[in-house]
Amino acid sequence: MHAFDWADPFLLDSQLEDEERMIRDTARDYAQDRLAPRVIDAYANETTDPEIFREMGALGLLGPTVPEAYGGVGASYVAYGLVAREVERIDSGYRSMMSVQSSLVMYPILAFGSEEQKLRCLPKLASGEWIGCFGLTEPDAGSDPGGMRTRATKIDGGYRLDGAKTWISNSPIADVFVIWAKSDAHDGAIRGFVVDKGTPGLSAPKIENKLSLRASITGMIMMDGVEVGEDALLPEVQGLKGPFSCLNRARYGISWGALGAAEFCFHAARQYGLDRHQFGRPLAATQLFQKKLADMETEIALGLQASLRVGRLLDAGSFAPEMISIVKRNNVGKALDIARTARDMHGGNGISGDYQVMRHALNLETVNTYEGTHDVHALILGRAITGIAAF
Ligand code: TGC
Ligand code: FAD
Repeated sequence: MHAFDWADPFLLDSQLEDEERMIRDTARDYAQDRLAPRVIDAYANETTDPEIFREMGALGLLGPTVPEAYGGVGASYVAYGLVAREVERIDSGYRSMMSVQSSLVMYPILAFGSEEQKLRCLPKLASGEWIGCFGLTEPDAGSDPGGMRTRATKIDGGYRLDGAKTWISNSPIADVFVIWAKSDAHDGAIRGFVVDKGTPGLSAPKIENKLSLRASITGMIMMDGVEVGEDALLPEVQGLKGPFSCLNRARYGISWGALGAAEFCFHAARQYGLDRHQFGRPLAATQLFQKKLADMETEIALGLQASLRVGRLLDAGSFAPEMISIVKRNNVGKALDIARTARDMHGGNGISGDYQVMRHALNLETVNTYEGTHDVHALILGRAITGIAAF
């Protein structure tokens, strides 16, 4: 028999490798010491501190799965998930900054880039000296990225990019833009381009007045005759499987990250229930309160085990994207329920920024929508179950 640990019910810690625990502890210490003290103000004032990229880079938290030869630390996908969990325990926006850089910018350059692109970009992205963004979504193409309008037109020595991307994390502060466009030189197939900040015709205005994910800057990408050389093209992939391969990694990381946010809310609700007395006893002494805590603990424990399993399969190279849809969809949906319930359990204090649970709930509304909405992942699974695409 083993003593039951309410904070680690299935002994997740004991299922990790030493190196994974070490990376997890580095991320946890950084998140608690450096991110937690600034998040309440950053969210209230809608400010994003670009220095966070440099800080994370110095600790090896950006692109941790990238090999050392390109500036990464060659860690496992399980370690990557553990980093996401620790960072999102503080705020989904901080995890967003980290996961876009790691999975949506560094990964496509590593997997589909030329040796020259890898050597030029990856070390600077790993150190946080450069910030990256990923442009797939457009004003008229969100869940259906195949409907994108951005075009790459062949010109002498390269390509001209025209179009608009929207809801792009990091874009207003980005140095490197991974842009997906339909290329006339490749029969209209979707191709990826690595574009540098400052290229004439490229701009990235900030989207103002977000009520969610306010500590992470979001913008558009406007391309008006942006001319790039042949060397901007990601040579090794064409078609939607390019961006979707990146999304697989990011969605997997989100499945861990959302549970970090859920754990924060669960722990906060438990402590609040122990401290707060009504009707002459702690709120935690009531059956309704305990049932809510039991539901939270159960969903978090099950979700973490599922993400660990998918991470091990990713590391073994034997995952299917549908597995990732299960954990992205379920873990984020459950985390959102948990955050909303924790907000309720805090009573009036729950709406205060100081108690932080409502910020997590508001953030998770975005997390439930981006990287494939909750319903789109249901349809991906529905297609796999029935063989019928119902999009
Ligand atoms: P479909 O016909 O299913 O597939 C087209 C081609 O892509 C391949 N493919 C995949 N490859 C790798 N991994 C996957 N997960 C893949 N899914 C599909 C597929 O094999 C096929 O290849 P080929 O060679 O036969 O051409 O494409 P569809 O157009 O029917 O897609 C439907 C659907 C719903 C699956 C897809 O469009 C979808 O996933 N929509 C959601 C869009 C989305 O997730 N956008 C995310 C934007 S980025 C973002 O939100 C970042 S926020 C990050 C942050 O701040 O943290
Ligand atoms: P829509 O696709 O218009 O969906 C609206 C609603 O309709 C949803 O409920 C959806 O589930 C439902 N729906 C859609 N199609 C169907 C269907 N066939 N059947 C049933 N229901 C359907 N994108 C990037 O490329 N890069 C980024 O860095 C990035 N960062 C983001 C950051 C933030 C803060 C946000 C909010 C979004 C970000 N996105 C990014 C965009 C995000 O991926 C999209 O918002 C998401 O894919 C959904 O697309 P949409 O907003 O156009 O919604």
